Amino acid sequence: MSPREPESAVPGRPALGPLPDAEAAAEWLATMMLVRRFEERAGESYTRAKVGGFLHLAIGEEAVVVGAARALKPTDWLISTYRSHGHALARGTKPEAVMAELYGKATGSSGGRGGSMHIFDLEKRFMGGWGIVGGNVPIGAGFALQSSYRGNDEVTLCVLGDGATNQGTFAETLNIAALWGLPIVFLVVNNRFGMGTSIERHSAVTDLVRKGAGLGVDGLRCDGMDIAATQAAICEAVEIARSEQRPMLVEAMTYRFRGHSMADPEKYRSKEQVDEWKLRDPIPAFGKRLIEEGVLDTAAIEAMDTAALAAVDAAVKFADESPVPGPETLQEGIYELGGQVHGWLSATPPPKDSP
Ligand SMILES: Cc1ncc(C[n+]2csc(CCOP(=O)(O)OP(=O)(O)O)c2C)c(N)n1
Ligand SMILES: [Mg+2]
Repeated sequence: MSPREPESAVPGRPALGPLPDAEAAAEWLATMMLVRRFEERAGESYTRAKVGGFLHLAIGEEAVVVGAARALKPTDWLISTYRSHGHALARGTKPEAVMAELYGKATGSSGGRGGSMHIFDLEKRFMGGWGIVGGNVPIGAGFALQSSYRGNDEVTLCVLGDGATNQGTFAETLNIAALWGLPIVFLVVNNRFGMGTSIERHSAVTDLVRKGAGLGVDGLRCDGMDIAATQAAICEAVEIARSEQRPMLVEAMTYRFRGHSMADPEKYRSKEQVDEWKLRDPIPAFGKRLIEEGVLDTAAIEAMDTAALAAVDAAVKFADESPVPGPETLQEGIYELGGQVHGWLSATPPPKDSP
């Protein structure tokens, strides 16, 4: 597939999505720039051993990340994968709290216990941050079930990768969501790879809208390198899920410019392919469009980048200077079933007379 002519274009949908008002368009661009600068710095911090565990960057996918968040109301729910720093930032979690989480610090959004894969912010209704491929899909349906049960108008947006559509959870969840009429949108971020395996080699059905349709869930496809097209497609799906109380699927065609994680030598794809996709980098593409349409000028975009860099500098300083969680907090946040779990597995000493 040529990245310049995305096969993602939905028949009848214009090549570029509709622009919102000038203020919103500028905010979308500024947020994509913040996400990009944040992740570049997170990658640097990882190589300097400031960040432990895994680190998955979504560099190249910012139009899908920010487009998704901007298709939701504050009362809607968002649940994502391990590639989710940008989702938290776009939903409004402070860069300081996200960076401190990567640094394993007590001031992080999960108290430093989750790390990169487990960013979480209940206040912003960003429900994580999940490391198990496809594991977040039934959990997302659970959020939608509670909305349906309470009879409110909330929608859940559940982000998953192309690779995750091969998990049993995908089929099981879409089936039950269709049967029960759950208000959920499954956003399949099709970056064409599951780790080092291309979609043609990991999925017998590469048309992921069709894969959802086979399970009773209607879908749309969008150009995930264009934030306006992505936001419009997700808005359309969210509106159907909200008003008709049924699940929808959106397949966003995109590409990650970096490796799967920081430990990926990228032997499975050519530099030429990566370079060709970089020509469609969603950030300069949207910036150019906003200049052409008279929404912003070059100086305004440069100022946005300076502000993004300053925000990331402040986040790194905050994370660096924050304390690690103290040993006295070791037993906090542990889920245990009262006295049913005994011995060293339990955070509570067993009763004296227990076996
Ligand atoms: C159940 C499970 N199996 C395997 C893994 C290892 N793993 C982590 S990411 C990944 C690839 C997933 O690809 P995709 O769903 O396309 O998401 P992407 O990484 O491209 O965003 C795999 C196999 C895992 N985390 N969980
Ligand atoms: Mg993928």
